[in-house]
Amino acid sequence: MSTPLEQWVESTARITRPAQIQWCDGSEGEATRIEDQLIREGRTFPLNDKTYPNCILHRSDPSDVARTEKVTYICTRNREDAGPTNNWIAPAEAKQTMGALFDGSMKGRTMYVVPYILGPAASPQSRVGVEVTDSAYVVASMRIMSRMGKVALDRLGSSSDFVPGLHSLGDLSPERRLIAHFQEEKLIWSIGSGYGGNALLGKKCFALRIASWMAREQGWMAEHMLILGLESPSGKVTYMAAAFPSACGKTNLCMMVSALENEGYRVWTIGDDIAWMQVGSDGYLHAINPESGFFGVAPGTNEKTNSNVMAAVRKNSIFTNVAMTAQREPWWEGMSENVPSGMLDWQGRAWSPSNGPAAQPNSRYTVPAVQAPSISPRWDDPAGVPISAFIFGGRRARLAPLVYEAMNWQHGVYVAATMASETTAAITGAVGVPRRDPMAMLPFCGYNMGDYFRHWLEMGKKIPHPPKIFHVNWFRKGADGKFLWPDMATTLAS
Ligand code: SPV
Ligand code: MN
Repeated sequence: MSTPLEQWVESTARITRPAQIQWCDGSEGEATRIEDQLIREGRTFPLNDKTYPNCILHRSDPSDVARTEKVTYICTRNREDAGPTNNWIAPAEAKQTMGALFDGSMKGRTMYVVPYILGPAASPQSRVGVEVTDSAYVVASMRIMSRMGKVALDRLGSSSDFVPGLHSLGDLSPERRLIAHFQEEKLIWSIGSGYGGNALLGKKCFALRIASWMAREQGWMAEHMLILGLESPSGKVTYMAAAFPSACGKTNLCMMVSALENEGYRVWTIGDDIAWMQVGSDGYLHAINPESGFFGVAPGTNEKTNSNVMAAVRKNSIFTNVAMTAQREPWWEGMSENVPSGMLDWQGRAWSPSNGPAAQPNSRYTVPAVQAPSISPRWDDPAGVPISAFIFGGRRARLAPLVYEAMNWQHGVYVAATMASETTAAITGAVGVPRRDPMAMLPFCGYNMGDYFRHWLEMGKKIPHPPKIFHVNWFRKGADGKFLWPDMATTLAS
């Protein structure tokens, strides 16, 4: 008797027709084979073995460098359930259109089966997903970003309780790129992109779009939030979660070195992008980080903005679309004051300023969370950490004040629901245009935004000790065009 997972994999292979199927176990040997495969494919390069051991640099297709919200769909039976802020296609129509694209899309290639757990392996809050993909880059990335391989198969057993995700690079054409979420089935289909949020299906597709739907059904929360612990001189650690839109500095904030470190304040990192939260038996909202790595924006990252990540990325990391120096080290704008000579830019050309930036503005590092010197001793705690505060914020050169506190939960929901931010390079499209981005979830809420606000209000009634809610804006500029936030010019969040 085959298991539900085996049956799904077989049915997928009948459509995509790969030359072979490889079940990933997450072992070291497998990681080496995947890396060799990537290097053979010609777009991935080993970095300096002495200064960046076990690190690789990957160059994506130049048209495939950011999330593509225009072709991201929520496929609910009723259009109303997707709501006014999501693109919608009826499930049957999406399956027909995409089925034609998946038909034979893996011919002559390997289909990798990637089982993964989102969240600590032993946590009841964690969930299992399985991604089927024809991209070795996706496999290498999922190995860092999730608890991947045997550990997930062991947790799943012969159960059908997993979120299946089908991914194929297709022909990488932006015209045939589609990312669809079948919410009622809890199924993800993605074709035509190898980029992070489009292709690592455990990340935005499952951990936010599918999970937000599950969370509403089951009475918990899946949010686009970092999680950090702030230790005071007495040794007490206060945990907070903070929502900012993409590329507004979540990674740098959760790994921050406190300016008051000499006085005994210290920041501990639990997560940099996504928080899953449920009410614990102590009456506090408890957060786990569903991920196990950081997929952070490289440009602007340096010893000042994020010394913890600069230390973390010195081994076992993937660099995507950054420049490579003559010493085979990664480089990006803002990494150092001196621009090294003899670099190759993100597309592998001899770098010249006339070709634009050396590193693509949304170039990224992918690094195991445990390598961060700031990683919290509780980051893998199955019970999560109790959250005392939510912080919301965005990039607003004008208008939004530096910091204020909401009067209560309902007011906090209003503040978060009406927040806005100037767009960044993390998504395809114009940069710097202010847009409303409720809870930083506009691209990630897997259902009707009105129902989502209602869910927030309902949650407030269920949390005996709700977090305090704050709004911040460290991007505010004065009449002189300079940042008002102290020291912001040097610690500019990337
Ligand atoms: C974001 O864009 O919010 C990210 C990167 O965290 S991605 O995985 O591409 O979504
Ligand atoms: Mn994000």
